[in-house]
Amino acid sequence: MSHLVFTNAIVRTPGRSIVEGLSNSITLGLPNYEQAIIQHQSYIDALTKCGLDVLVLEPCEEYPDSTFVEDVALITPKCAIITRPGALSRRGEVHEIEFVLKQRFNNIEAIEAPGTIDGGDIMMVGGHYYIGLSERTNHEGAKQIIQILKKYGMSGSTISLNKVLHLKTSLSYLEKNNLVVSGEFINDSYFGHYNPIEIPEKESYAANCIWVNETVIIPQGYPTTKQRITNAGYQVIETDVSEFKKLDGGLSCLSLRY
Ligand code: CIR
Repeated sequence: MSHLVFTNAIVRTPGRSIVEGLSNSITLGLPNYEQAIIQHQSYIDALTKCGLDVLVLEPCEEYPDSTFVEDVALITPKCAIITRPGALSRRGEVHEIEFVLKQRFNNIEAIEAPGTIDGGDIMMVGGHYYIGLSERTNHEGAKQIIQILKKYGMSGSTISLNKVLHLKTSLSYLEKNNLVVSGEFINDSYFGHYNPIEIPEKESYAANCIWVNETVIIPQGYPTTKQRITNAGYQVIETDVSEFKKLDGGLSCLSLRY
């Protein structure tokens, strides 16, 4: 029996306002609300299948991007950190999650102005956290989070992003030293000590996948990715998240796992 590392997840059901979410994509069109609800339920089912107890939060219509809960907090084994999202339209989302985390965690920390950081820019590798400096995450946000991590005996380091929205848009750590890499991170010496699982450009969306207790959940419809991750020795579950892709959201953004 494999060792369970995560036991819980927090997700937020999309609201009807999801159609107004932020998007850089000009070709994919608007998400369909009904379809998003169906896909969100299959995502919850996938997490449950991996052994997680999933807390499903009510939709929050005021914030169209609030289903992407990963961006508003970082949950570590020692503390929960409320972020300060880089996008103005998303700033208020933190109050919605703060209330939930306060009921569950004793050590709550928060990023303060002028720092900004989105959880999608943070990749955990054991007790070390890689932080992408992006349009959403600034030096000050990264500095504050690294200080907080240090206070609890963990560490962090930064890396600048050139093209992608978030660090985990192009990178996913699958434990056992295996790192899914795509786009600007292929052959990047900064991550040279990991075993790379390369994702080809035409499947780059699938580079955002999640390791959950020996299983890897990947978006549906990316056969090369599926093959490569299976070949690396993982059980793979595919789930369709096409409606979230229309808002530049990947699998990791849809949950907080701990
Ligand atoms: C945004 O632009 O903030 C949302 N439409 C998508 C957020 C995706 N989050 C993530 O990759 N962690």
